[in-house]
Amino acid sequence: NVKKAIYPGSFDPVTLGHLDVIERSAKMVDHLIVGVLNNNTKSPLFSVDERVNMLNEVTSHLPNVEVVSFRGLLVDFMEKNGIDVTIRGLRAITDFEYELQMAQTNHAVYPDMDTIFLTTNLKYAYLSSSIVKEVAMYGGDIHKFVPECVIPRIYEKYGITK
Ligand code: COD
Repeated sequence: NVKKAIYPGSFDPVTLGHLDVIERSAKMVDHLIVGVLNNNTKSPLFSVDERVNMLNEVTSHLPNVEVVSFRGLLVDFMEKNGIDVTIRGLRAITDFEYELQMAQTNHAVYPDMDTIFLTTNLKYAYLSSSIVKEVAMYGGDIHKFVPECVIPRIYEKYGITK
């Protein structure tokens, strides 16, 4: 049984696909850490604090889930915090190559860690944060893609009033 695992990502912003992976992982592990990458080189739509806040709101019904941000290498964060399992979601075959490369690199750098892949819920197979942002940017309907509380925050970023 897995005691402590991390589900790392950009979560810019959290989607229903992410939330589905979080809910399913939370049932499998004692303690799940959702790790939000705090990386200045990518230019995210939402600040790290905004992303952490949204994740906290949408996971408030899950008592064993904790949201934190991290900088630098994922494996360094894991080693420092005694976490040796990473959870990642797999959508399409296109995710596979990147995910495999990342899992193997992480394992090579930190041999104590392993990656568990959850296949996507078919309902959310096509979803990504980037697609959601693109639809929202042009004022499209995003209620099927993101949790309710996230909707007005995305439109606000694009100066759209609904
Ligand atoms: N259904 C199922 N899973 C999904 C869905 C969906 N609809 N949408 C996304 N997911 C999964 C993704 O496959 C991913 O596993 C996870 O949810 C998070 O997705 P994103 O897009 O928010 O996050 P990424 O892929 O940008 O996260 C990348 C990391 C931040 C984990 C990575 O860049 C990292 O670890 N960076 C730190 C520096 C580091 O250690 N680099 C070395 C890597 S080898």
